[in-house]
Amino acid sequence: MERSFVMLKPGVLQRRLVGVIIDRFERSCLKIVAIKLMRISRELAEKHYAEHKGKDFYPPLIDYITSAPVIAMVLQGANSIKVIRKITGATNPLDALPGTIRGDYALTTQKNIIHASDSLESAAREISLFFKKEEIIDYELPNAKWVK
Ligand code: FUP
Repeated sequence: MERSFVMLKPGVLQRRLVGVIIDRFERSCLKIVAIKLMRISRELAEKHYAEHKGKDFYPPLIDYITSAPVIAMVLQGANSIKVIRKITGATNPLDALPGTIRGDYALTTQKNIIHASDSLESAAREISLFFKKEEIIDYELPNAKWVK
């Protein structure tokens, strides 16, 4: 079963949007197999966004992501990476459709409020950066047979 790393970025807690965002994933039949509230260190932020080092937006991105607590999650389900990217919407909220999380709750790329893995490789890398093996707990959902 495919796993994806999802992070509710700083501002989501302050704006009290944690519940409505997680609700969207639950309604899509994705299973939360790990979740935690955390304040990201600069070191972890730099590892997570290593591919963007050297770009103009990198310093403000690191400042923003370390500025307040975030919610980190691992979500599991069939085709979860693609499904979650659809629910999340385009990187720039101007391109994100209404009904997507970024389309509904964000105005700028820099503060686009949510991160979601974009491939199997990045999911594996990001999950291992943020979670220890024992923090990921799989379990049965009683309605699973109605989903897949
Ligand atoms: P995504 O996979 O949708 O999060 O998009 P990227 O990996 O391209 O970008 C990661 C983060 O860098 C974005 F969420 C916000 C920030 N960013 C900018 O601030 N400006 C840009 O032009 C591109 C990305």
